[in-house]
Amino acid sequence: MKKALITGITGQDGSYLAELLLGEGYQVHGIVRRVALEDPQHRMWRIRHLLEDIHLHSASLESYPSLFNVVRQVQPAECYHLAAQSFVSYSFEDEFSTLNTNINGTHYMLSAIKEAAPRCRFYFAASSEMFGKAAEVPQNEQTPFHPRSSYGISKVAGFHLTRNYREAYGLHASCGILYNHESPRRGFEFVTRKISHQLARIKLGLDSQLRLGNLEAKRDWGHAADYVRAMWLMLQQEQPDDYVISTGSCHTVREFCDIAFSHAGLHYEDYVVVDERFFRPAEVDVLMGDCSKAQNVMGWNYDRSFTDLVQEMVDSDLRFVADQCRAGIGFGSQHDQSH
Ligand code: G4F
Repeated sequence: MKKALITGITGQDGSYLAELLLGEGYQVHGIVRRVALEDPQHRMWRIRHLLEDIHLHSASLESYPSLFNVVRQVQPAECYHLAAQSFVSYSFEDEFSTLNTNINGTHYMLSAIKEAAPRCRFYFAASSEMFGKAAEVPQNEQTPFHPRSSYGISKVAGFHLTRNYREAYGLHASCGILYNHESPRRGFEFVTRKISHQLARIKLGLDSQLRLGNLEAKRDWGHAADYVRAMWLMLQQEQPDDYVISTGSCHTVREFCDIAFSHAGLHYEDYVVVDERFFRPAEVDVLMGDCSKAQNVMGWNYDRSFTDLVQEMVDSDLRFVADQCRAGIGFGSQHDQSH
C-alpha cells in the first residue's frame, strides 16, 4: 500500500487531501503538533471523521530532528507539505515567526526527505501571494514575483528551495501556486469564512454587524476540494514541475458579501461596516490566475461557479450556528471579529 505523509493535515486542505488519498487507497500519515494531539476536540475538528483511518505523528515545523524522525519512520512515497503560518494579516504582526516557521519548516522537510526518503515525491504549497503586486493579470508560471508581505516572501523562499532541491539533488519536488481556495472548512480568520460565519450569526439574531477591511480587493476564489486533487495530480506526473491552480476569474470582497447576504435574504449594506483595523499595510489588490498549464499537462479542470461556493459556505454556517445555539453555545462571542 502506498504511503503518503501530510504536514498540516488538521487544516482545510489537509483534511480534504486526506479524504482524497484514502479514497485512492493510500495509507495516510499526518504530522500534527503535540498541542493538537492533546486537544483533539478543538484542533482536529476537520479530521475527526478520519481519525480511525489515518496515522498521526507528533512533530514541529521548528524542529528538524522531529520531522526527520517521522520521515525516516514512515518512509512515505509522497509527501505533501501544507503546514505553514498561512494568515497573511498575521504576518504583518509577527514577521519573524512567519519567516522562521515557513522558510525553515520547508527547508527541514526537504532536507529530511533528501536524507531519509530520497525517492519520496514532494509537494510544496506555494501561493499566489508570491505574485503580490503582480506585473500582469492573469498571472501564470512565468509571471515575476513581487510579494507584499512576509508571508508572501516566505512562500517565494519555499518555492526557490523546492526548485533547488529538484535541480541540485534530483528530488521529485513540485510547487502548486494555488490561488485562494475556500470551503465550509475554511478557518474563521479568512475573509470568506468571516463573512459566512458572521452573516449566519446576524441572520440568527446573535449579532448586528460585520466589520471588514478592503471591500475592493479582488481574489480568484476556488473550492478547496478541487484544489487538493491538483496537488495529488502533480505528484502523479513523471516529471516534477510547478503549476498555477486557479479558476481564471476574480471577484471583489464586496461581491462575496453581496451574494452571501442575498442568499440569506439580507442586504449586505445594512450590516457591513468598513473598519480601518482590517486594512493591511501593503495590500494585494488583484490576483487572478491562468491555469492553462495545469489543464493541458495534468488534465486538471475547475467547473464550479463562484455563486455555488459562496452559497455552500453560507448554508453550512447557517446550520453550524443554529446547531451551536441548540447546544447553548451560540450566544458568547464565537468570533470577535478581531481578524
Ligand atoms: O481571506 P484573506 O485573509 O486571504 P488572502 O490574504 O488572500 O490569503 C489567502 O490566500 C492566499 C492565496 O492567494 C494563501 F496563500 C493564504 O495562505 C490565504 O489562504 O483575505 C482576502 C482579501 C484581502 O485582500 C484582504 O485585505 O480580503 C481582504 N479583506 C477585507 N476585509 C479581509 C478583511 N481579509 C480578512 N482576513 N479579514 C477582513 O476583515
